[in-house]
Amino acid sequence: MNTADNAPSILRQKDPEVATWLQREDKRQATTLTLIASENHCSAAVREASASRITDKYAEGYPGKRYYGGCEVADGVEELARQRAMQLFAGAEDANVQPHSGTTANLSALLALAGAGGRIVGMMLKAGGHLSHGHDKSHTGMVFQAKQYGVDGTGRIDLDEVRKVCKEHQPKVLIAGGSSYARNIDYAAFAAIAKEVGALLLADIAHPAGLIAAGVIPSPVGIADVVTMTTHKTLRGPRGGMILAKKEIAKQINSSVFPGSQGGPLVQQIAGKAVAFGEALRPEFKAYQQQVKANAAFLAERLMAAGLDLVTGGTDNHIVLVDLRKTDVTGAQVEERALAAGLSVNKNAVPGDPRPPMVTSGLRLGTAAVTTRGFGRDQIATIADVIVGLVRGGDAERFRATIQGLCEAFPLPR
Ligand code: DSN
Repeated sequence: MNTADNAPSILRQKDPEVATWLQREDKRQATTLTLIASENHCSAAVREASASRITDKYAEGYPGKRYYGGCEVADGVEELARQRAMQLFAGAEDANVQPHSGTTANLSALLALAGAGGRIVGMMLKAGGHLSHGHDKSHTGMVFQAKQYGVDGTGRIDLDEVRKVCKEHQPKVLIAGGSSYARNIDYAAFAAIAKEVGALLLADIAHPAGLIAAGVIPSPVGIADVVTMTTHKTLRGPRGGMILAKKEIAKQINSSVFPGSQGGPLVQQIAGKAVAFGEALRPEFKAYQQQVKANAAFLAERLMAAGLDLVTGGTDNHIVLVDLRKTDVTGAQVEERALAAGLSVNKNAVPGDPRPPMVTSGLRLGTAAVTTRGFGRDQIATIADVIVGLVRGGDAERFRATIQGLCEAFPLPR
């Protein structure tokens, strides 16, 4: 159990040092507004499941086929998570809920489908892609022969370029998806390109998984051969990954996760995933995701009305990527100012960014976590005005009281 929920806790008695750190994190989250697009606040039920005694259990293998005795409960939990996942993502033929993270999910899926040394094509990190889509500092850029596509002058995916790169490189796997791409992806068009060059299509929906599960934006399930995701971003579950696969490749995918890439699954995280999927199957989740999307659209509108540039000129999902190149500040500077004001954001490269990754010319914002706190238009308007003020050089301390007021009026959900 979370230390703040049941203080004085056993942890505080047994290990006050760790308890103090965790309590500081509770306080940090309570007194900060999270606008990091990949973060959210999962429920107390998810946290309870993820901290449960099943953490002690080894369960290498899959339900009904384990390498250890005493796995009947782990089997039940994992099968429940799998069934709920397939119900949530309509059209999914198989679900693997064991990946420890999104990167592990991608690595496992790519090894299954392309094989070590195989050719892959994904979106450049700077264009909005992800490290695990073939970046040269990621094992996916070392183990595979990777080529990458960028975006057009407006920041949108250029399907002609995707086709060109695929025709030249002849990949076994084409990846669609990213970590700072604010627009819907035309998965059918990607599937057509993959088919043209004889590749399989992997859709990485780590960021918009919750919006897709709720049917608020288009889904690649049933179109892509394999869909990877994380469970802790818009999906609002515990930290972890998941892979949905078409039946004919499910066996390869499962073997690539275990024993290929991982040992024992984190059954406590799988229990947390099951709880989160159960929550996501309720009608309130759809309303929540509609609000996440509406809040992002309004944030984008308000920032642009104040004269800030956005990559692609808006958003279709929960992400807003501010292009700071026409201002006199860097992403790193705004990140620091925002933190001083009580806003947790992250600097992020924009397409064609001349600055290095630890500096950048962009600011990535996301509305998933503040919408979990209950934010609507009025609160988003305030946040937008604070961000504009910070970019224009306003004193961060001046905004601190406003952000604190919002934190108190919209506390973290239990
Ligand atoms: N850390 C994730 C994100 O922020 O998008 C990607 O790995």
